[in-house]
Amino acid sequence: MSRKLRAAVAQLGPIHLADSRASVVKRLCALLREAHAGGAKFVVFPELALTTFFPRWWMTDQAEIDRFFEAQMPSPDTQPLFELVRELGIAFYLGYAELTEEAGQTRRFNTSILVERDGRIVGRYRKIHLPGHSEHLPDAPFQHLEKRYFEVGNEGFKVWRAMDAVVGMCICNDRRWPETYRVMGLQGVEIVALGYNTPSHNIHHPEPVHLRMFHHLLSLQANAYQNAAWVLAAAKCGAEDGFHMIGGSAIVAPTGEIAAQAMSEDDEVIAVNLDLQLGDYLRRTVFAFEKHRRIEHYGLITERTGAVTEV
Ligand code: CDT
Repeated sequence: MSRKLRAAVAQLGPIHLADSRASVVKRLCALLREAHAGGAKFVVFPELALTTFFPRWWMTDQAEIDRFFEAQMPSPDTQPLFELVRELGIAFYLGYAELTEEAGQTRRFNTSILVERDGRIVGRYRKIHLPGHSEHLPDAPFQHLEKRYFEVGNEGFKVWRAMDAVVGMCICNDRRWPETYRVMGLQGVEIVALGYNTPSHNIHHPEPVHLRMFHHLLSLQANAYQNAAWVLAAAKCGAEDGFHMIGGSAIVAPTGEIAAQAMSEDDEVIAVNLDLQLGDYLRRTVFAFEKHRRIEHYGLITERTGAVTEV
C-alpha cells in the first residue's frame, strides 16, 4: 500500500516591526485554512514566524530584546492557531524565539515546534548552526546578531513520528550543512521541515544577489537526494522595514527535484502529495547507508571543527 501525505509550505511575506503578534497569527490562520482547503494534512511555517527578523537590529536593552521572544507556547496570542488546528485536524511546524527557564537559568533559543493534528506539541528543535556575529558591525547595512541573541541549541537533531511519517526539523542556516540532514537520515527521516529568513545581501562579502537563491536551492536539493528525504522549506521574505529577504519556498523530493516552489514574495501556500515511499529505492540502492557508509574514514567530522591544512 502506498503511503501518501498531502503537505504544504506556507510562505510569509514581510512582518514589520510595527506588526502585532495578533495580526501575524491571523495571517497564519488564514494560510492554515487555505492549506486545509487544498487537502493538506501538514503545514510548514517559517523561522521566527511571529515577528520581524529582529537579529538585524542592534539592541542592548534585554527587555527590548525579550519583546521578540515567547515565554509560553501556546500563548494567549498563538492560542487561536492551536484551536484552529484541533478544529481542522492539520499538523504544523512553526518557528519562534523561545525564552525559557532551565535549572534556574534564563535561556533563549531560536526554536521550532512540531504540532500534531490534535494540537499537541510533539517535537521541539533548537537551532544549532547559528549564523552571523555577536558584536555590533557599525559599517554593515544591517546586523545579523543570532550569535548574540540566541544560545546554540542543546537538543541535537532528532526525528519524531507524526502524521504516520518520520519527521525531522531544522532551521534556516542549518540547511546549508550536510551534517544536519545526515544525522536525521541515520534515524530514517522521511520529511525534513524547515523555516528560514535569508537576507538577500551578504553583509560579510559582496556576492551577486542571485547566488542567495542558488545556494538555498542547491542545499535543499543535494541534501534531499543524499538522504532520500522530502524537504519542505518555508521562507519569510520580501522587504521587512526595507530589508529584503529571498522567497523561494520549496518542496523538494527525495530525488532532489523541486516538486513545488513559491512564486511570490508574499503570503503564499504551495502543496504536494508527498509519496513517502519515493525515497525507498534510494535507501535500498545508492544510499543504502548500512552497505556503503565507511565510518572508519569519517572520524575527522566529529573530531575537528575547523579546517587545518597539514600538507
Ligand atoms: N536566519 C538565518 O539563519 N539566515 C542565514 C543567513 C546566513 S548568511 C549565509 C541563512 O543561512 O540563510
